[in-house]
Amino acid sequence: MWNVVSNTKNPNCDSYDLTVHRSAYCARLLRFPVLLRDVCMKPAPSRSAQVTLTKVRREVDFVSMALRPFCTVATVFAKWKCLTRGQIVPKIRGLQQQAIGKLNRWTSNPTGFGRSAGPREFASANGSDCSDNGDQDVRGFFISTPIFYVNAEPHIGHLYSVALADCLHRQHSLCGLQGKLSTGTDEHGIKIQRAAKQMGRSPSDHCAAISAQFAALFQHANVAATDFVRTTEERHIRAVQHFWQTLLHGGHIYRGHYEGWYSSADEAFLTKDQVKQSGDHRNNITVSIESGQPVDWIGEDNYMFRLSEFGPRLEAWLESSPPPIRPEKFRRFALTWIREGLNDLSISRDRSRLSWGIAVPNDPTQTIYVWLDALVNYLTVTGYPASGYKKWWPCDVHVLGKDILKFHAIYWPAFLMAAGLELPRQLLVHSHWTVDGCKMSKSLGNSVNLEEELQRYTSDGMRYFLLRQGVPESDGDYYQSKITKLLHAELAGTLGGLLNRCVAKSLNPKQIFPPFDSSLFPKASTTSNVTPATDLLTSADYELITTVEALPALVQKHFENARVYRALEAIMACLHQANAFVQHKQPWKLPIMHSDAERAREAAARRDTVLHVAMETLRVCGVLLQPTVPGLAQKLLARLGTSPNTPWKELSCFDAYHGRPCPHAGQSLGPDTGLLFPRLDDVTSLHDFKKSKHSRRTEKADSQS
Ligand code: ME8
Repeated sequence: MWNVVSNTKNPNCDSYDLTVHRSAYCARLLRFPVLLRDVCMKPAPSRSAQVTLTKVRREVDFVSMALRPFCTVATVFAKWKCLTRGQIVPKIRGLQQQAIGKLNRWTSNPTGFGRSAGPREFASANGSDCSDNGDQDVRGFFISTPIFYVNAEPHIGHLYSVALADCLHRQHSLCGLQGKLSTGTDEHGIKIQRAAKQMGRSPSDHCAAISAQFAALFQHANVAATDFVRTTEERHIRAVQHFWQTLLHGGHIYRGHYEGWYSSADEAFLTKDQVKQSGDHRNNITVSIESGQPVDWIGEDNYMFRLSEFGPRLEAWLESSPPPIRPEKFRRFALTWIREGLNDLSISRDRSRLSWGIAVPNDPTQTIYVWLDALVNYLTVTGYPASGYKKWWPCDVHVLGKDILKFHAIYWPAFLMAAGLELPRQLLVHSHWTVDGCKMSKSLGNSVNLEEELQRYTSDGMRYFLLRQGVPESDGDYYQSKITKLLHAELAGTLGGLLNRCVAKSLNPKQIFPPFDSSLFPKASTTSNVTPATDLLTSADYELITTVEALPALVQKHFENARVYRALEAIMACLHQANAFVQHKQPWKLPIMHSDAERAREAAARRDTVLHVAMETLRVCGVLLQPTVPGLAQKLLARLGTSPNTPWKELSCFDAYHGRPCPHAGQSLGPDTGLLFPRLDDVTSLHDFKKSKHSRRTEKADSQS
């Protein structure tokens, strides 16, 4: 049991390191119900309550962060935080009571606070682990990708969206949050119907075949999705029809007549200002200005959604804090569209024109608009409309490409508002990939065969390239020489090269994680008493320690800002520093054998200390690389003989340097399973070698038969 001692060290520090300031945290948590009661005493909503709430907000932030591993309580505060972020709503009083009750129950047994939650092991306040269908009160962390059209095979852009979402999901798991990552395929609509016809198969056979290709690709790319939804699944059809009825009963749908342009390729209705004429005078067609896709004029009776009524609320949402769309430039695009004015939206098509879709409930003559159908997938995967969906809804992050911003930033939140559901916490929008400088297109024949690429570069290589080069704000270009150069320089060279040095038998004859001699590398604050043995230390050596120690927080910050490329940049910079350190220390020049036993011992201690620092750097980088290159990171950590499952919040480094016992020093290295990331020329020659061996064998067999 902990002692509740107030005012130790820094009780106002908003660090998540619960182990350092336990008692101060505890004291602060115990004070929290008093603050909440204070708010409850005031009539809500009122000006004074608002003032108190502002004061309390900082406290709420602290408590909800500190209690995150104890989801039952944390959920309450997450909801509470959500409400206090906007205006005070009458519902708040009930929530306050609930929060106080839960907190009081919890504070009467604060010992549970010491339990640490590993990845995907999310401990609840009562000590039980929560499962997907368990306690509805327990909020999980939910990230989604778009669902992909099955009119064509997957391409590099699809893989990027999924890899980005996967690494954010993995990072949250490593931070101890139970997560859901959903992806899937969008299977309804006229273009799917046409693609199936072109291939000479039924729409359902076609969808099953292409959907399986997406699923296999994501598996080969080591994407740990927890759900793969197909819009032709029964559970999805139920969710869409329920959602439709909710909109209808809320008075948001009416029967109308739509006349205007429609782009089947984008499945989008367009105004006259959104189209232009294209081609020469003989072959003049109308196309969408935004996508360049041909459009058709349609006029039909269908169902309309009262989108025009949602402008002010959508604007308020986009102006709310924290900004619901990132990066900022995409939020501004969405605001501009809203300010230009919103028209009501046609949300069904005549079934005689579109039969491959979900029928409007109680009206078999109409098919639900494919975008309404597709967007509801985010609810389907939460179990909606069954009540357990609240465990996952609202979605924490929708990852999407810039091409579908309007559907996610305007239509989707308007639908949700109309249905009385919470809005997604964040849309993370990314830009596009071109291939060899050109937009990907079948006619240009520049689409990349992803299965071949994954084989050539490995899933880690592909993920590393996409996530290292993909900058959400701007388009990226995919070309092979760039990939090879990057992977050779950074994964094979900087990372693999450093590991090679550390595990080389010539430098590390005992094949262990070597011990650290603090007399050879005293702590920075004691360098005034440097012993003669430290004469080789430079300020750069201390800078390396500082860089590695700051790295976990820096990487975490970049992940929180969805700047994965910056996180990788920082990790690589740190590894460069470590390589320079080893290069400068030249441990290979220290004699292994010496007639003077004392000199030999000192040389060994110096060598071990250099390798220890380099291997600690590798270990920290390995842990931090797990979300982006999971296979490679596991291989690295296994070779170092350290645990691959270190949760980020338990990541401490340079224990020996700080005078703490180091759990790794002296431990045996893991088995040698070959180069960490072989250069592609090595792989190619290995392939060629295997191929030629195989063909020699085949030739021999042929000649014998
Ligand atoms: O739009 N670069 O599906 P879709 C990067 N089914 N990412 C790209 C890209 C490129 N060149 N091209 C596509 C649909 N993407 C709908 C979505 S969601 C409810 C329904 C990625 O197969 C990007 O994430 O056209 C984009 O938003 C998604 O693929 C669209 O894929």
